[in-house]
Amino acid sequence: MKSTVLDYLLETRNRRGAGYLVLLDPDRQDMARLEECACLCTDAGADAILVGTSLTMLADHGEVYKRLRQCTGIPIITFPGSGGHITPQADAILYLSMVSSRNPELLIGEQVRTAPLLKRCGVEVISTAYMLIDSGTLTSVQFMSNSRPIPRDKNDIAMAHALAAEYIGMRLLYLEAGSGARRAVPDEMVTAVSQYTSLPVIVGGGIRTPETARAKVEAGASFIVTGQVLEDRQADAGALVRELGAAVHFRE
Ligand code: 1GP
Repeated sequence: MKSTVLDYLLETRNRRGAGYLVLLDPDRQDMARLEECACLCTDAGADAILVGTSLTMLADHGEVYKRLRQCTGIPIITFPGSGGHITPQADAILYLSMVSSRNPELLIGEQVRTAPLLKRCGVEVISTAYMLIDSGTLTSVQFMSNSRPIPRDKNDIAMAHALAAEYIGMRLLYLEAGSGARRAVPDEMVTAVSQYTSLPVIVGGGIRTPETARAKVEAGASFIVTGQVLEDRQADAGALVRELGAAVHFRE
């Protein structure tokens, strides 16, 4: 069987201890900066690049992927804020269903609308349960999705959602505090969820230091996502990605 991006991610997780994914937001950085980030992330040992944004201010999403592809050999994966972000230029897409919401559009409506386009594009589809976790403040994803996050101290609720996603047949589980979150997903919740299901757990939102990244990995995360911190720390972004990668790749 053809090796897939999902196979690559899981093999990387097994070999390096956990995987490190960098989120690039094309609405928040210009093309030159995106290209610079893609190059330095690759040099610093990141495992894949996610491209995503909560809004769609960009005219040509596909062009971003074409340009990034010239800077990096690691997978470039769509992390969609909407169906408008789908492009055949991506290596794969996290096909998100926001299982923490009760909004049918986020659970199945948007997926139905975009499935035929994805089939036509031939992009690898990675079914991903997306769970929004309360970070203490209103984040863009919470506002845009108009959905309530799972309370930070309700591990049992998070566990039940995760198990339901596994039983439905999803392949990855994304615990999301929201980009720029003041507080990341609690370690205790990462542990509770990752021990309760066999789904690989991605943790993102508000992770700004190698220490926090390592704590999430030690708690059971299979993949760590960072985004905004690289936008905020442009001067030393290369060194920071290297440190974050080293913290996540604990088997190296
Ligand atoms: C957002 O989880 C990602 O969807 C990354 O969050 O930008 O806070 O790193 P940050």
